[in-house]
Amino acid sequence: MSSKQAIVEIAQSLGFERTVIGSIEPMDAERKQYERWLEQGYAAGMEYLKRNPHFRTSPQLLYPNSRSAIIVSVSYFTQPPPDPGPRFGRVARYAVGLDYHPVIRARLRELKSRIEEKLGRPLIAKAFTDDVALYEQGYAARHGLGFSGKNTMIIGPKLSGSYYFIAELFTDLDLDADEPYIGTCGSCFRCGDACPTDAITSAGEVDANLCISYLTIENKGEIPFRLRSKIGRWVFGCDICQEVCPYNQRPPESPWREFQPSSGSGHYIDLCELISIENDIEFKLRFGDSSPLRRPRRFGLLRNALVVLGNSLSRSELQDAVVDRLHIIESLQSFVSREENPVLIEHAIWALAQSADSTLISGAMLDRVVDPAIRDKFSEYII
Ligand code: B12
Ligand code: SF4
Ligand code: SF4
Repeated sequence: MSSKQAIVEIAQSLGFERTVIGSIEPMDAERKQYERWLEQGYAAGMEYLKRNPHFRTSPQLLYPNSRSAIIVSVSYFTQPPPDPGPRFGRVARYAVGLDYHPVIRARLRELKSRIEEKLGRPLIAKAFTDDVALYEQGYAARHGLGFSGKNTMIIGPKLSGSYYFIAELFTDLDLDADEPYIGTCGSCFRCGDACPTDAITSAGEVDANLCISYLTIENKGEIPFRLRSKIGRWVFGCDICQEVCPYNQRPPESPWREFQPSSGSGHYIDLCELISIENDIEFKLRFGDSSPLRRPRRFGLLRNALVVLGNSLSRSELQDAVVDRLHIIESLQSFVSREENPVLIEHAIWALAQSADSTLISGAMLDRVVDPAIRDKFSEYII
C-alpha cells in the first residue's frame, strides 16, 4: 500500500470523510480570483482578509519545511428538531456543537501521530483550519476536495454535498498532489434565488455586505434597517443556500460527538433568555470558552436576537400565539429599560415597532435612542 493510500485510510478511520493531497505551489489563478473579490468590496468589514492576498495564496510560505499538505473534510451536518416556537432563533448547523477550530486541530494531531506510527518516523507537520492566512476554498478546489458551487461552497463528489469543514495538515512528506475534481452546478441557481438578501451574484460570488452569516457573526456594528426583516429567524449564521442545494439532499451526518447539538447550544436558542444576559461576565459564563456563539460577543449576539424577535413579532401567525407574544414584548420592554448600549436599545425599539401595536413604545423609551434621525423614524410608530 502506498503512503498516500495509508494516509487516506487513517484519516477515514478518524472520521474525515474525504482526503486529498495539496502541493505547495503558489496559487496564481486563485489569487486573481481572490483579488477580484476584494476589489468589488465583497469582504465588507473583514479587514484581515484584505491584508496580503499574496500570502493567502502561497501555501509554501505558510509552514517552512512542508512539502505537501493533507487536505481533509469532516461533516458537521445534523438535522434540526421541530421548530420550538417564535421566541427561538435558529443557529447555523456548523455552530450547533463546539467551536470547530480546536476540535479539528486535535484530530489532525491524532492523524499526525497515527501516520508517524504507520511510517515509523517522526513527521514535521502543522495542523490548520480556517485560522490561518490560507485561501482554503481555493486550495481545496485546486486539489479536488470538491468543486466551487455558485453559493461558493466546496461541494464534494457523489452527493456528499457541502456541509463540511475544510482543514489541512502541512507535512514534510513528499506526496503527489491531486488534480481538481470536475463538478458543475449546470444551469441551477436555486441558492441565488433562495438567498433572502440577494448576496449571491449570478457569477457565483458572495457579497459579504449582504450575507446573513456575515451580518450576524463578523459584523461589529448595527444591522442595516433594510436587511433586518430578511434575516428572518437566523440568530447566528445562515444555511439557506446550502439547504436548497440539490447536492445536499442526503448529506452524511457528522461522525463526531463534538458537532452534535447536545454538545453545544443546539439548533435553536431561546432569545428572551439571551437578551436577559446583562453584561459581558454573564455572557462568558453562559457561553464559556468552547462555544462558537461567543464570537460576536454579547453585543453582536444580543443585537441579532433583537432583530429575530422583531421579525417574530411582525409575523401574522403570532397574533394568535398570545403567550409567546406577551413574553417577547415584556422581555423587549424590560431590556430597553435597563440596557446601556445605545445601538442595542435602538435594535430593541425597532423590534417592538415590528408589532402591529403602536402603544408598545413609550416616549420615555424613545428618549433612550441617542441618534436623533433614528428617534424621528421611530416616532412614526407611537401615538
Ligand atoms: C471570510 C469567510 C466567510 C465570509 C465570506 C464568505 C465567502 N463566500 O467568501 C462569510 C462570513 C460571509 C462566511 C460565511 C460562511 N462560511 Co465562511 N469562511 C470565510 C473564510 C475565512 C475565507 C473565505 C474567502 O477567502 N473568501 C474569499 C473569496 C474570494 O472566496 P470564494 O467564496 O471562494 O469566492 C470565489 C469563488 O466562488 C470563485 N469561483 C467561481 N468559480 C470558481 C472555481 C474555482 C476552482 C475556485 C477556486 C473559485 C471559483 O468566485 C469568487 C471570487 O470572485 C473561509 C476560511 C478560509 N481561511 O479560507 C471560511 C469558509 C469558506 N467558511 C465556511 C463556512 C462553513 C461558512 C458558512 C456555511 C457558515 C454559516 N452557515 O453561516 C457561510 C456560508 C456563506 C456562503 N455562501 O459563502 C467553510 C466552507 C466549507 C466548504 N465546504 O466550502 C470555510 C472554508 C471554513 C472552513 N475551514 O471550513 N464565510
Ligand atoms: S448564507 Fe444565507 S445570506 Fe449568505 S449567501 Fe447563503 S443564503 Fe444568502
Ligand atoms: S443550489 Fe444549484 S447553483 Fe447553488 S450551489 Fe447548489 S447546485 Fe450550484
